[in-house]
Amino acid sequence: MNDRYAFARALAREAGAVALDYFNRREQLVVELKGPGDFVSIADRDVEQLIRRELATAFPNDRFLGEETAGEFVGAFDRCWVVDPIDGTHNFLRGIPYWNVAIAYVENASAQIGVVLDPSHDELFHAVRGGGAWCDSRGKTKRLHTAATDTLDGAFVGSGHHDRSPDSRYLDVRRKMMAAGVAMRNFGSAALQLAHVAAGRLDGFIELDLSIWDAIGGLALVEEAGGYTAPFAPSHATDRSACLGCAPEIAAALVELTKPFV
Ligand code: LIP
Repeated sequence: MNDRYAFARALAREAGAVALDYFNRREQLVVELKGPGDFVSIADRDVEQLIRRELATAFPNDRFLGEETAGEFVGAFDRCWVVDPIDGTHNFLRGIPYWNVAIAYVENASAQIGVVLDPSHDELFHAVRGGGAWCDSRGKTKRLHTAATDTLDGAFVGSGHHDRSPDSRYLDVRRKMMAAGVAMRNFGSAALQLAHVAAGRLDGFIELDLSIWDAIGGLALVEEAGGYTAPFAPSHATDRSACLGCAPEIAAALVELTKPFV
């Protein structure tokens, strides 16, 4: 597992450099729509192909599930790399430096490794099961711990929602969080918001429909940083599922507040 862990961190840095180069030349990118509010460009595809190629060379027997080629995926989430080449694509294309490369390794549908790289801020968030969660930045490595926040009143929570279709469930959850005094933000990238929960910068993150490549690596970071995560189990590669990760002391209150959606 340690070989895979070391490889995933180095690969995230390599892929992040290619993505950052595209980000700095984003005006030249041709933007396509995969669906309502769902953007893609050659940057997403190129970065995914690089990651896939490198993993296939290093670990030829491992499976691969990537956002841009998810339709090709068959089989179980076991000995499988799960990749979002650019999470926060809308931010990326609009020049907002809140996006990341997300790489996870899954065995028996449980993430063993989670790596989230924010190239714009040189922050590599990473965790291996049982090894804690860490952030490498500017040559330093820091252990991560979720926040000690113990009440919803004044809690700082990422509240993601997609722009694909109106969904009253989101309004219901936001209304209840407002009533509980929660300060909400949607920064537009699930994996990076979960990494910030692991780092104690956010007290929680909730999104009701997320794909496995957006969430599974970030959830592993939250768990290894001592946080709570609700069960996240999409039954098929392209299914979406509700995602909740947060500081342990506010878990019960957030679970109660997000019923029956999470
Ligand atoms: C994005 C997620 C975000 C969600 C967006 C989109 P992408 O992933 O990170 O939380 O609200 O709808 O799914 O498409 O940028 O990889």
